[in-house]
Amino acid sequence: MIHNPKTINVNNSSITIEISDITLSTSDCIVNAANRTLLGGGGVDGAIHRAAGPDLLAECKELNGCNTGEAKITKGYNLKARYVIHTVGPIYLYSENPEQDLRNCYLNCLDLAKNNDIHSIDFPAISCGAYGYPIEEASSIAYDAITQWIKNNEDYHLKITCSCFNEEIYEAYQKYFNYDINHFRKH
Ligand code: AR6
Repeated sequence: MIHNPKTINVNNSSITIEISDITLSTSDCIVNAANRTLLGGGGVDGAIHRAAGPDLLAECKELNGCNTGEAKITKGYNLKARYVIHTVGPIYLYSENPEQDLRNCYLNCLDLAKNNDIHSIDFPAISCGAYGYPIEEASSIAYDAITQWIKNNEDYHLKITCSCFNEEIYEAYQKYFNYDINHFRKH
C-alpha cells in the first residue's frame, strides 16, 4: 500500500514522497541501501534480496563490492522493478564527510539511472537505518541533491520517488518538500 503520495514537478521531472515498501515499487528501478560488499544484509537490503530472489545475489557477487558514495546497477529479477541500483551510504559516526558521501550516493544513482535510460526511480532513506544518519539532516541532503541533479539535467524526464518506510521519515521529508512547493511556486 502507498500512503500520502505528494508530488511536485521540477523542469521535466518530478519528485514524489510517499509512505511505502520499496520492494513493491512499480518504478523502472529501485535503489538499495547496501554495504560495501554488496552481498546483502538487513534492513532494506535484506528485504530487496528476499523479494528479488537468489539470482540478485549471484549477480552482486560479480560486482566486486562498491565504495561508499558510489553506485552499481543490476537487474531486478523477481521484483516488479527492472533494475536495482545498489549504493553504499556513509556510516554516520565513522565517515569523515558524511554529508558529501550521502550527496554522492544520490547523484551517482541518478547519473547511473540516466545512463541506463531509466525514467522512474525509487529511493529509500539511504543511511537512515543501521548506518545511523539522523533523518532530519539526511532528508535535507537527499532533497537538495535530487533537486540539484534535476536542475543540472533539465532535458531529461525522470520520475523520482522517496519511499519512506514510516511516518517519522515521511514527516522529515515533508518539511523540505513543503518548502520546495512554495519555492517553486514563487519562481
Ligand atoms: N522500503 C522502504 N524503506 C525501507 C524498507 C522497505 N522495504 N525497509 C527498510 N527501509 P537500512 P542503511 C528503510 O538500515 O542505514 C543493511 O544491513 C529504513 O526504515 O536498510 O543505509 C545493509 O546491508 C531506513 O529508513 O540502510 C548495510 O549493512 C532506510 O530504509 C546497512 O544495513 C535505510 O535503513 C545499511 O544501512
